[in-house]
Amino acid sequence: MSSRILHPGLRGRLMSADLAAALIHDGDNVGMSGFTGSGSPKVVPQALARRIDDAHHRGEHFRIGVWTGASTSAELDGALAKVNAMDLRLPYQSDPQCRARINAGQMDYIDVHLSHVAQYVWFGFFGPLDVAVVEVAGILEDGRLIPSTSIGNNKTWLEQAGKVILEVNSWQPAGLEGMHDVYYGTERPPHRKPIPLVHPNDRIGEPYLKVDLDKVVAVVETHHADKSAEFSPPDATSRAIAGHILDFLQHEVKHGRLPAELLPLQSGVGNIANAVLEGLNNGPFKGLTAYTEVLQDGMLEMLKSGTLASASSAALALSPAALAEFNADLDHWRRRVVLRPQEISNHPELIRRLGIIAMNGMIEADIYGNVNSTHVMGSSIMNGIGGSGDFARNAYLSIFMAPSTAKGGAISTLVPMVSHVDHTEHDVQVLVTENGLADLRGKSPRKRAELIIQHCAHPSFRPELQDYLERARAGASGQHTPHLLDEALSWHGRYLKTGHMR
Ligand code: 0RQ
Repeated sequence: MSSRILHPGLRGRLMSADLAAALIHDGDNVGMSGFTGSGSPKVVPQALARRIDDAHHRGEHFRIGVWTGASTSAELDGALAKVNAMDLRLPYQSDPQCRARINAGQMDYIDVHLSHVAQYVWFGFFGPLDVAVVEVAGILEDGRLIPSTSIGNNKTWLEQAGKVILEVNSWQPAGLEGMHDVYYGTERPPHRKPIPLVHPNDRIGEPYLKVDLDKVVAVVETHHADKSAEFSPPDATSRAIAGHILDFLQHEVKHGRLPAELLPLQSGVGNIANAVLEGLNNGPFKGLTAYTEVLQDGMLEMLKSGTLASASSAALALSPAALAEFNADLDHWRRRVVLRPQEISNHPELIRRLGIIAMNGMIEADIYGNVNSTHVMGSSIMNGIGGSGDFARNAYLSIFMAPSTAKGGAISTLVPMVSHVDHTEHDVQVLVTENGLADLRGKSPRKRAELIIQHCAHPSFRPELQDYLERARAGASGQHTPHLLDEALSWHGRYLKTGHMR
């Protein structure tokens, strides 16, 4: 028996993953831990997938709602999606099988801003939460829980669920204890008070999660690694994007619009975001801070070099090699890294107060600066909005970036009109591709269109975008945001018919 379970009563509730999964029933809403590949339960979801698959083979109805922090791993989303176990999934996901089920119309998906999830559960907007399945790194003698490599929505799941199943994962290093800051001061309106966080690395809560011990129906021991993604080494495109952002930030410092140590950084998921962090690490900046939701490899490198003095996040999102390096020196990192619930890491009040520089990926943007982060050709979900909206709308500077083409040059990521809007032109200040950067601050829609076409569009699509803009200026019904409505989405339609936007 693991020395990680110090509470005698909870030790008495140890059981197998299969027995724990048997406590989850058809129609249940289940809140699972997990944020990126970090901290999701490893064995109960797989046991549950087997149980549901068996039920389906017997012709029984058995599907559940799955609420998480953000994306999880193949052991959770992948295993459950494979056997069509999920009736509903929320919020962010990125598993290929999960995505396929959603896009085939076989599973409902609600794409919620990450900071909204916990409060919507508290408000009762999603109905009751029946079960929580939460990975922890250990249980103290008094029953408090040592969180794992992500906190996500775990505080809310533990508080709101009728029944709690704990996975105690001894693979997670014991040294994670003390790295977390769980704030217990959030109330429902009209009783809310200011959240007392004024510096990115402030600690305003406690290092442990609390749970009503009477609700814990099962404790399951595991020894399984987090399944985090590998990053591709930055290519010429992502390096060029990083270079434009670096030049821009230096320009802003020079003109007194940013301090020399910048403002706290938020950086989204993916290879481009990681390349931007690498660019920053090779740049002139020192003593920066991060207030973000995923701590990727690039950020660890920045912490190692001193470019970054501290980082606040909702989760670690490190590749296996970077995670091994991080785990080898937790005493060092505990002073520089703090992990928080996502309702705090992504809280609009704090993002606005701290003055975050938000840098997120996008699928496409239109000539007026509306951004689509989530949908391919208007109808198919890619991942979800994640935290990008929490940060973009409330940031000091809101930057969106992408290569100027996708699918081998067949798609222009700059289009006349986006096929789906996640971030409106009002929330987007800077657009960046490998071709350049468009600073949209203080610009009218007509000026924005010129800048975006000139600076961001790929040369092979630029003349067509320019032609569209000119004809829209000549023929639109209004001249504030000129569009030709019969043509605005024709680029997407053409791609679907011919495999090319041109
Ligand atoms: O698909 O792999 O099938 O070729 O989209 O594109 O270029 O690899 O970019 O990994 O940085 O992801 C917006 C999805 C970008 C991500 C998005 C296709 C492209 C490829 C991925 P393939 P890339 P990235 C904090 C912040 C929302 C959440 C967020 C994202 C795939 O950044 O999910 O920001 N953002 N959270 O081929 C059709 C286009 C396309 C396109 C790219 N215009 N049309 N397909 N693709 N552009 C983190 C959290 O919230 C947890």
